[in-house]
This record gives sequence, structure tokens and C-alpha cells, in this order.
Amino acid sequence: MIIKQLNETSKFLSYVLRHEPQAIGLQLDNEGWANIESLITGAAKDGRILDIALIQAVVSSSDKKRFSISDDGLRIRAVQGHSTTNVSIQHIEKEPPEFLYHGTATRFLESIRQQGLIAGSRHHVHLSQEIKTAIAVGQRYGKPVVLKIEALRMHQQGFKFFQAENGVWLTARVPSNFTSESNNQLLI
Ligand code: HQG
Repeated sequence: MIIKQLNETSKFLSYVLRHEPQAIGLQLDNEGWANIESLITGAAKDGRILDIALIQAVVSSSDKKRFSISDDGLRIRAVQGHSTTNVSIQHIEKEPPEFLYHGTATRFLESIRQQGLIAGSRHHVHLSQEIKTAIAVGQRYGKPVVLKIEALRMHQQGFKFFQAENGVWLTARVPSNFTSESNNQLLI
């Protein structure tokens, strides 16, 4: 299977499983699960030919393990990153490590200094354990900068943290007094 086809299908799956299931008439349950047959049928009406082999290849090749397939093989979901209001995944609450990282673009810094990190259209602010990952995330929107988050101190003050199945850390918001901007070494 060619990489381009995998990437395009992955983007399509992110779109319908995280943001706009109604675009292909797909129903997601509270936990984000969609029936794979309905996904294939809905996609076909939209002119996009999927089959189970292609879907499985996307799931197993996803660098960030974005999707999971149910044990019975009948359903698929995105494990985090949703904006659709139909879904409210009960992520497992966990104590975070001392520090977590958030990659963003330098042009957002002024607003982040004022408001802290907010979830925007997604359900959570996304944080990672690895600086390297945070740089890649920030790069999607411009010149990247990494914010270091005092996650454990936040947790001790009552903020809840969750970890999605793929290891991404989630929290509702990060007030700016818990963030510090990285030093220049982390800027690319
Ligand atoms: C920024 C990817 C101004 C925030 C990644 C980010 C992640 C603010 C952007 C996942 C702000 C939102 C999510 C404020 C936050 N003022 N800008 N107060 N607070 N922002 O895409 O975290 O590849 O919704 O810094 O790996 O970038 O799709 O969130 O730049 O895990 O699987 O607003 O998406 O995963 O952007 O990325 P996003 P994100 P996938």
C-alpha cells in the first residue's frame, strides 16, 4: 500500500472520527466508536473507497497510534483529539509526571501568556511527555516553541489529568502561571 494512500486515509479517518462524522452520515457513540461497515458504506457514498485491509493498515501504521479497533474487530475510534460534541470519552485519570510539554507556534505566545492554554475546538489541551513530539506538534502552525508545563504541581492543586490510549496527556486548561517558555535550544 502506498504511503500517500495511507496518509490520505488517515486524514480522512481523523476528520470523520474526530470532527465531522455527520459529513458521511456516521454515528459515533459516547466513547467515539463507529461501526466499520457503516464507515465503509458512508465513505463510499462520498466517493471514497475504503476496505477493511486499508483501514487496518492505517491503524497499524499510524505513528501516533491515533486509532483503535475494538476487540471484536467491528468498530473503530480515534483515541483522542475530538471536537465533535457527540463524543465524551471517559479517559482514565492519572497523576502526571513532574513536567509535560506543549508545542505551539510563536505567533500564539502572546495570547497564551494572557489566557493560558485553552482547548479551543478540541475537548482538551494536548500535552506530551517528549520535547521532540512537542516540537513536531508546534511546527504544524508555524515557527515552533515548546512550553514546559508544571503538570505535577497543577495536579497537586486539583487539576485533573488524563492519558489517552496512545500516551497523549490531556487536561482541560493550563493557566499561564504553570507554563514556562523553553530556552532557545528548543527553538528550531
Ligand atoms: C494553541 C495532533 C492562542 C495551541 C497533535 C495550538 C496533538 C492557543 C492551537 C493534537 C491558546 C490548537 C492536538 C491561547 C492554545 N491563545 N492559541 N490561549 N491556547 N493555543 O491542533 O495541541 O497528529 O487544536 O498551542 O499531535 O496543536 O492530529 O491542538 O497550537 O496531539 O493526531 O491553539 O493534534 O495530533 O491547535 O494538537 P490544535 P494541538 P494528530
